[in-house]
Amino acid sequence: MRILLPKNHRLHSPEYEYYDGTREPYAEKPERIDSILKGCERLGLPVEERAESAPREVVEKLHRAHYVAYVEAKTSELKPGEQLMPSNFIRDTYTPLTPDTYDVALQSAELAIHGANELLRSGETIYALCRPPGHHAESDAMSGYCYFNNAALAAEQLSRHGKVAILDIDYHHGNGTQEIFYERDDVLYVSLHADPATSFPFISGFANETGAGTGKGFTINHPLAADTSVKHYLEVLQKAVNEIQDFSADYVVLSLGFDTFEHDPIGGLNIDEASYATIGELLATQLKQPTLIVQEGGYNVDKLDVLAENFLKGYLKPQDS
Ligand code: Q9C
Ligand code: ZN
Repeated sequence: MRILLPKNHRLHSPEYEYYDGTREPYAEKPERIDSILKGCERLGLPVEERAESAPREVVEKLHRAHYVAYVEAKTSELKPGEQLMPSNFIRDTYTPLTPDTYDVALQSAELAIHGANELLRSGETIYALCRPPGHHAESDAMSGYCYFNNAALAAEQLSRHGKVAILDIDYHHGNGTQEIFYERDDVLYVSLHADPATSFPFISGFANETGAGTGKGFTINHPLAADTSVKHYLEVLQKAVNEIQDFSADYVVLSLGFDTFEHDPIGGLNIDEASYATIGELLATQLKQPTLIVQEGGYNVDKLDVLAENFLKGYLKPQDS
């Protein structure tokens, strides 16, 4: 396994977001990646730092040109230190623009796309520490700390070479990824997430959303109650893995969020730190397809290193024995 690290992500560091009309410190902060990286380094995994940007045409394969242009234009109007909660192409009050947001988001997208290309070349598992995250970004809307959909762009690249399954285990439903592939049958989207009836993004992720047109049956949502036990979580995860096998995926993109951790300040299911090893091992044992891991959420900065380390230990275990 190799780690891809975004070089300039800390240039995107908004000060605040709004929750229920109140200004709060921005939770999606650069220290998240520092912490996750620490966990990866403790396992001695090789790290490649990158500062390339995804070409606009590549991003425009999934995002509308007018949306990309809006993000670029609004960003370029900002002075150093300023942040803007735009009034268009945005779904919530968590996704502000700063002067460097456009560039940093393009670099995050590039990291995932590069990961897809490396996966095609070598078959080796790649873990892209994308920041900002991507799974809430829709074809023409920023949302939930996300601007461009890194995992979706990687899946798009892989889909030119075979069938792709995206398994999304972030605490939140990936409304952006779902929307982007909703009418396609060559990319399966399977998500485990907190019930949108009571959790962000509220607008999607219900079990009766199963795709449309040719895409009917190729979106699968597993909303989970807040009191879901680890045992039940693992059963649902097993079910999701079976769904990916039934689809005969050639490649897997794992949207990985650590905000399912029991002490996450924003999310939080009942997943304890040791269980991330079980989750990693289950996935590595059963998903034999070449796999790209893309970082999504996870906000307990003090614990992210341990959560990532445990996940990776479990994931690498089948290889060691
Ligand atoms: N002030 C991802 O995990 N709700 N995005 C924040 C707390 C927004 C999460 C409320 C959650 C967005 C990638
Ligand atoms: Zn999340």
